[in-house]
Amino acid sequence: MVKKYVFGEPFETEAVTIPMECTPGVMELGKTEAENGFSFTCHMDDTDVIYGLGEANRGINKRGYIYVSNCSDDPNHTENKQSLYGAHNFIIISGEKNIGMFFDYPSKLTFDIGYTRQDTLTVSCERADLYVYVIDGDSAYDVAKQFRKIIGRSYIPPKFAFGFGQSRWGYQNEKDIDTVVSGYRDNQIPIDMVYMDIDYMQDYKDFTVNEERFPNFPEYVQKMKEKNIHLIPIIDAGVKIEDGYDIYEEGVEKGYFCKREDGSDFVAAVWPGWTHFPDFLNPEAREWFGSKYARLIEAGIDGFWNDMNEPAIFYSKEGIDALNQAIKDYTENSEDKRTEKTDDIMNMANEIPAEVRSIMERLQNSPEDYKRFYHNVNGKMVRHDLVHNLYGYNMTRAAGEAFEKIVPDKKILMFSRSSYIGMHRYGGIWTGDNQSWWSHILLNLKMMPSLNMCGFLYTGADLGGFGSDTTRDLVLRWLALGVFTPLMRNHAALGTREQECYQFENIEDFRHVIGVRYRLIPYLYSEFMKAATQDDLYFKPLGFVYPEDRRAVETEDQLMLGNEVMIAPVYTQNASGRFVYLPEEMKFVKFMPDGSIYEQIMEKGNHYIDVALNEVPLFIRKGACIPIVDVAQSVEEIDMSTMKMIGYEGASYKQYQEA
Ligand code: MIG
Repeated sequence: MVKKYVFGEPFETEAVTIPMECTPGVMELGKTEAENGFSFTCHMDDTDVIYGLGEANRGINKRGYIYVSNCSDDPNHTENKQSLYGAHNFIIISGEKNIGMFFDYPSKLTFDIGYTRQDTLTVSCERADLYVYVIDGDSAYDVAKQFRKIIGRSYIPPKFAFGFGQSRWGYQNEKDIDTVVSGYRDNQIPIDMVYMDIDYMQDYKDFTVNEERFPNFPEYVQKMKEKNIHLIPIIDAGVKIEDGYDIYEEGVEKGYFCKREDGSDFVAAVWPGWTHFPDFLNPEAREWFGSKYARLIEAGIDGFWNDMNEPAIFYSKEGIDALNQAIKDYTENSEDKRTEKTDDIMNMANEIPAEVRSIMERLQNSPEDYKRFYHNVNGKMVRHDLVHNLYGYNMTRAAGEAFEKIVPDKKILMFSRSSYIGMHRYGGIWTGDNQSWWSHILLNLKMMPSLNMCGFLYTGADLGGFGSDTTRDLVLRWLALGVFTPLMRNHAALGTREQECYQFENIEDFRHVIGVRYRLIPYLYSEFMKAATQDDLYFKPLGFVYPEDRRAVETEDQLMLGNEVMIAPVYTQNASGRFVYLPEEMKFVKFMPDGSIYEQIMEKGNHYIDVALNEVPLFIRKGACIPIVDVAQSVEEIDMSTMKMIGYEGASYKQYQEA
């Protein structure tokens, strides 16, 4: 059962799609205060588990830390971070009772889940203007499914998006992309997508293509399609200010950019230099921006990724003015005469005077800037910080709504960096700038089921790690998890070690691991489609399936996938395998590098499994089986007639049938 409570005058986020009666005021579950701001406090029993929060740090059980929903462009996902790129305000308190709570509030919201007091949960925000949805269920799994029912069906990508994709910040031109494509195709490593990062654009202008780098873009896109390669360009939130750039000029003329209090267009610096931010909360502006995707779709493009949509800000006009003022004050009032210009100061590195440095450090993604611009929501000016967490959601919604008009009969690949619940109807997400660290394989794994609870099914992390130099073994182990994530993409930052699969020794190991993905695509796609169309989960924590088994509930390095599979990837360096816990008898399956399949029935309980760097392990649940096919070089080339079943003898599998 779902109950909706209202406090004050909430902003309509449209996260929930089912209309519901509202109960004003106090919830029976705990102590609610709505006088000075809002807070909800309740007691947690010793064994209560708290699920949810989607793209968030730390464990599947969120207990024992504090999390802040405040979409942030922060590329250092260390354990102490409280905010990442998304805001997914849904939690499940699971114990004797199973209660779900969704705090539909578009600004900063804090979840203190046993951080201040080990036995106390407190959810709080500055203004008591919100909806709270409370869901009562038989189990945590049941609560999650009920929640999914009220937020609308999850986004479904095109089939090719279940293939493997290669990305790197730094691919500049046709030649760079050709190198990637031949690196994969010539080495028979399957691939379906190559991602285009910001350098394909003309001066980082949205919906433009640099003509020197891509002299005949539609032709090039077509040439790639013939090789079954889909090019997936990035779109950034900020629109470059440049006379003659039609999108900038139209946006200004129609008033579709975010404005300052005085009505002038807000100005911030991002990759293109000075930009304006499209007002995605204004339905007309949304429609306008969305329609621009048609330019690239007409060139043959059928997938995009939306970046920098927290929105990320390097510095604002106001910010840089304050910095210049601080520099001026410093030079006028101090003996230090080295610092006449901003440039000089920026070049002083560690010697930057403290009074200047403190301003510099607050330039990027500053909360002050988020108070400096406004959205036009049906004629009402709404200050950005009050609706901050909706920006990326509505950028992706702009695209999703436009796709339905531009290509109603076609699916377009779309995923975003920033998000709020509701955006799951329009696109997937990638989990942003992780690092080439072993701990980030595990963080990737733990986020997946939490994201599924919040509606985001098409998800994945930068495999191999985005920041820092990776290693061969890390890429292989991470790919062996990526084999199972709907979005399977290797992506890395500018300046880091090159990590395309053909850059390392013994390429056949990579060929094999990615090949396993393609062997599993019919199964993974089928389970994804079942989850999407039935408001179900593709990835589940073990506790959702075995809630009575405490050991299973506490297992956070294994996941249930679909209805038949459990995964347990290796995530430590120099390990020849790992420990696993089996909540019931299962069949251990290993895809061996020679193409054969190792199968062994294992009893319920603890085991150590040997898994070499070039092997992919999975478990099939007792009495079940899954389909596999032969390896193909692209999704298009998968030969369904090679399908056979692996798992328990005599079991049957019901494949998802397209309606
Ligand atoms: O300021 O476009 O998360 O995937 O490669 C960095 C360059 C901007 C951040 C994205 C990352 C992408 C990068 N972008």
